[in-house]
Amino acid sequence: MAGTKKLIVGRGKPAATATAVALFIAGSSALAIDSSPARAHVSAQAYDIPAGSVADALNTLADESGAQLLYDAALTRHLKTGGVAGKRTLDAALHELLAGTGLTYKIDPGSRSVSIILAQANTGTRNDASGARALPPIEISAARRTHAATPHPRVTTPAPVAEQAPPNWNISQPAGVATTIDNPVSERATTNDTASLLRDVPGAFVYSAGGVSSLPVLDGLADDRLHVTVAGMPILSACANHMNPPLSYIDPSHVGKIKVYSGVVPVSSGGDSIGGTIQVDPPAPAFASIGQQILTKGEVGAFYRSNGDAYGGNLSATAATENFSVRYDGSYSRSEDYYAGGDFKHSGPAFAWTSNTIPFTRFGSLTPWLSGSQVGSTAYQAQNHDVSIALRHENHLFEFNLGFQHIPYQWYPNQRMDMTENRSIHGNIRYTGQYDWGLLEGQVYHQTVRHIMDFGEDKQYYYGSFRTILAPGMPMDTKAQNTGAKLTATIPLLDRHMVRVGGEYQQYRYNEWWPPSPAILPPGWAVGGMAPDTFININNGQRDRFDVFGELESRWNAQWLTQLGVRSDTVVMNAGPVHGYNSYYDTPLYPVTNFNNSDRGRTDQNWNVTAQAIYTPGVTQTYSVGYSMKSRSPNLFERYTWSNSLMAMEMIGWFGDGNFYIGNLALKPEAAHTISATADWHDAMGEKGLKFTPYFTYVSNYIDVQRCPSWVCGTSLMYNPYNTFGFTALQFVNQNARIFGADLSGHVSLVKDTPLGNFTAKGIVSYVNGQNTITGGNLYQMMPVNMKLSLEQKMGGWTNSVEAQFVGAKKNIEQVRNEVKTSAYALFNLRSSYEWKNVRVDVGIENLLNTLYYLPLGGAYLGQAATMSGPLPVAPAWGIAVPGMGRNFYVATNVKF
Ligand SMILES: [Cu+2]
Repeated sequence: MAGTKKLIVGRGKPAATATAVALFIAGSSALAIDSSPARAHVSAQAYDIPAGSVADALNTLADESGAQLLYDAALTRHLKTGGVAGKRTLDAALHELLAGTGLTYKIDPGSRSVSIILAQANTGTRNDASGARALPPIEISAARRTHAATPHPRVTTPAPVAEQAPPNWNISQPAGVATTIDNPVSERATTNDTASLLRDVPGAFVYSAGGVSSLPVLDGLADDRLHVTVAGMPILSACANHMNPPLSYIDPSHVGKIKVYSGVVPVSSGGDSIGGTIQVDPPAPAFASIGQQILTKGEVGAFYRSNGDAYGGNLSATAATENFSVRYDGSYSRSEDYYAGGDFKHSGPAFAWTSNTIPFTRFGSLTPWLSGSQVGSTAYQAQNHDVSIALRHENHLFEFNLGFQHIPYQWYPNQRMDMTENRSIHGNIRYTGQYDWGLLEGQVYHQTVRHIMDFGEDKQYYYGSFRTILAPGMPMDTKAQNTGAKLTATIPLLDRHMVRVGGEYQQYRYNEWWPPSPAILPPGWAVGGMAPDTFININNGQRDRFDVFGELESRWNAQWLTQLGVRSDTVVMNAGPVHGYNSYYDTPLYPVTNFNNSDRGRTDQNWNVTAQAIYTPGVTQTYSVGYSMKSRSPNLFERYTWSNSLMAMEMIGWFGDGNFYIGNLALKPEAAHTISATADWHDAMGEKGLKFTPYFTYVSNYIDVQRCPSWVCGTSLMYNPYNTFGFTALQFVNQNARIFGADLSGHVSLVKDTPLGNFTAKGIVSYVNGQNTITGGNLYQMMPVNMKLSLEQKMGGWTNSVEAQFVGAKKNIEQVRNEVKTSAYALFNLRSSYEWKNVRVDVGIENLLNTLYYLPLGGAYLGQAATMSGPLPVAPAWGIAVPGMGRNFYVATNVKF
């Protein structure tokens, strides 16, 4: 739910009895109310607000102060206040009135209004977005609502307010420790990879992959272990290398809001995962305000980034009446290979010229020459288009959107294959309705993905020779169909409880086939290494999910909130019989006939339980503690990839480590038990805050890997049970694991109102430690201890910041995968943005000192050479990590119209 939902409590005259009628913006029955706002300055005045319901008290406050208050009526429904008596500034009066309610407030000088918001929602927000601002001497006006109007779901206030709206509480958004990123406009100036918008979320990092397809990590759990939705749709990677993960289907310019629950996740927001939840939503639909004939607005943007010569643009346009809204969003981006801060290899042709090699790429051009600092296979091009229609009638809102993506190429520096085509089309219908009994939300979606892999321009394309069989590349095709429905009802009960019940169905179908190469064998040959048949990797894969959940959220008093939830996920999986390129793939050792004869149908009954308590003793502190059990069934690749051929195993594995993977039919679901606590201290004005979240997770049946046993993979080149170097053959296996760590984040306003503006310092420190408790080894891709500091200056339309990032050495590598160590590094970035009316410009320099560093979660460098050659000398050398980007100048601009 990306709703910016507000109820204007109304307007009137100071010290007058309440006169105005509630302005229920959404409904067609809404009454336009406007009176010339009476002036009341923020000097102290006498208040006499009796103890009692917060709603009544706010009405009195609005009357007495003349302030225009904006809030969601559901927010105050059951809350009590101790009242305010005596001479106070408005600021102090609000502070006192809301003390202990879990609510806080935010002054919007632009619209001269005061927003009442949930303190918890606020504590979770990004440091730079959190908290209220100092109370400026605003003109204020007042009134009150007359009846307990229920808030319209996702009401969008008139445009000027909506643009600056705080993340409001929404009864469909369960409580929990969450981080919200609204309108990530400054982040998107630097990236086209939506996962990397999470960079300022404590505990969040990315596994590097293609330029627009990183995989998110949250507190040590990554990718499929997280529940990731885009506009409410859970998307599975339709690729054995996870080249098209959920967040690759939305361009950063189309992101309106990101909500991240880490650790203990409300069951209504989770499912089919053992880690956190990441919800990415496009902007909420905009409607014309009352009396406005037609609302038309839009935004156009463009960017350039020097490193990799990346450029692109985005366009959005909305036309809307009061009840109907149509919007288009489009984006285009492309980049060449990027460069590291120094040489990390010798310069030379991307792949070898030998007497046996054809030195031409898939495009027929000569092997490109890569400099020592050029990171091979990092180029990409992507475009996304989306048309959305929203319709509202009284208390009902329908949204429909049709999205299309085309990625003609995206190369991968840490995969043996590249994406040579990704096309996706999806339709998504969402309904939100407010009824007397509560809120009903429904969704139906479908997505079809066609994905093709082969070798991009920096990887050897031709294998074999003219004298024998010449194989032009190795096409790998996939098709996925993802269809689902969700229904959630939120029912307020007995004044203090909120019951959420719901169900979710997902039908997922997946086929993966590798056409023969060459397509037709030369005369005299009956069998080739990758011919004459099509290799069937996953045949009619099925991974269907039927979930039901119930959640009870109880606001016992102003201080205590508890949440209990149970969720049942039933996962039904199956896959049809398979075969290789030819009969040699039916090895006597691990015969395909065994796979085909075995019972491959699996039904997993998975349970999820969440119990958490949130204690808010006052506006300046919130404490929460929770336990959750979460379960995830294996994905199709973990269960059903079947071939022990080295070449086939090379092409499977979404870890970016260059190793060779085979599935395991015996895998069971993994189940995580997590205990997490959060302490959040902040001042009422949001000028300083500190948030600390330690966590501990024990995962039983953790799906890890073991060195492929000889009875599965044989004892050839890849039988490598002990080596601590080199790429190696691995099989998925259930083991146990534990992860602990902590995230600390804080911000403090250093000085204000100086001739140079306001200065704020921010910081994030993260530590995570993961261990396989069966083997005693480390878990894969655990981010080393790291710290981020920034100093931000705001002056007029300018926001300038200096960022420093310090990352420790990665010494605790996972030995089973022969993970590569990376050394410690420090990076410095300068960022600047200027906003002037409808125009925004972002400029900056990333990696100011052009430091050569290696990405701790970047995997192994496979960006060039003969990546299909396994352990042979022409293959990529083992032991080089993927380096991060060297110095990069960027500029981006956005114009709203
Ligand atoms: Cu792929």
